Amino acid sequence: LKWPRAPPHREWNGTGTTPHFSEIVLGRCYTYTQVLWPELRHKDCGQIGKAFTNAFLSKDPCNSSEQDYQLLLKLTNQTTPCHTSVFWSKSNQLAHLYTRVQQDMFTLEDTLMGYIADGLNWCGDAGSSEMNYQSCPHWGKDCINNPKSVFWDTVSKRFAENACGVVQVVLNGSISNTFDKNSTFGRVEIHNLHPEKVSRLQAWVMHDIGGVRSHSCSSPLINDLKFILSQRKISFTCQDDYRPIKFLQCVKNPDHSSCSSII
Ligand code: N1C
Repeated sequence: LKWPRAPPHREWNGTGTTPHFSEIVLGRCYTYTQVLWPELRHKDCGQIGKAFTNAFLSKDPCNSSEQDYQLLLKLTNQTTPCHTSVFWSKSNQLAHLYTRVQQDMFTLEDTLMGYIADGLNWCGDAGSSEMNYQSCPHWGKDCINNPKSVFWDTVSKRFAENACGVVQVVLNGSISNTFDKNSTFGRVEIHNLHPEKVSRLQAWVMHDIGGVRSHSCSSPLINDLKFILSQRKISFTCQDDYRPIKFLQCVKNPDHSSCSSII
């Protein structure tokens, strides 16, 4: 009965809950609502933090559902003006640099809910009231209905449902899946835009500086996106290497030939 205790085995293949998860959530909520967007100062961050953890604590992390996040969604509801939504796919950093400069535009991470959760990991366990800081289910290796994947699908759906006017998407033209039907953008967001509110989707296909041009607006892959939207009665326009975003890329590569002669 004095055998050395076995090391805690990693139950799942994904990264565990981010250390200090609850404190980070609370801190980000207060930063967003008290410092960045004081028009949201009435939001109850204590309640929001509790609703977030209650969405997954003491639950099977492979059986997470949209329902689990309903209270959290209700507490973090937020309206952004028409013509300000920016979607992205495989262009995380660039899209956020763009809205950082263009302060009146919003990616999901520029809204309260996305701001709070960005970059964090979380999961619980059915047999415990604690968070699992050791490991969390991996989408591909363990299960798709894990708390983090279900969360992003759920909040991405709401973000798309709330969009109105002309909406934008930043796409990565330097990879093979510039438009990916299985990405959150291709699988969730485009199917949840409301045609009676969204007049047009404007795509910006951006190519890395010195990178390959795998796809551009004239690629069949982009036509697939256009076709899906036409079926949904939403018009579509596309532009390669939109100048305001190209300038952001050029800040990091000022000496590249493509940056001294942007048409
Ligand atoms: O699958 P993606 O891109 O197409 O998802 C991006 C798309 C954006 O328009 C966002 O509105 O979906 C929304 N979204 C996020 O805002 C987000 N922040 C962080 C989706 N996923 C998000 N994440 C994490 O990045 C999450 O873990 C998810 O699995 C990835 C998706 O990134 P992607 O494949 O580049």
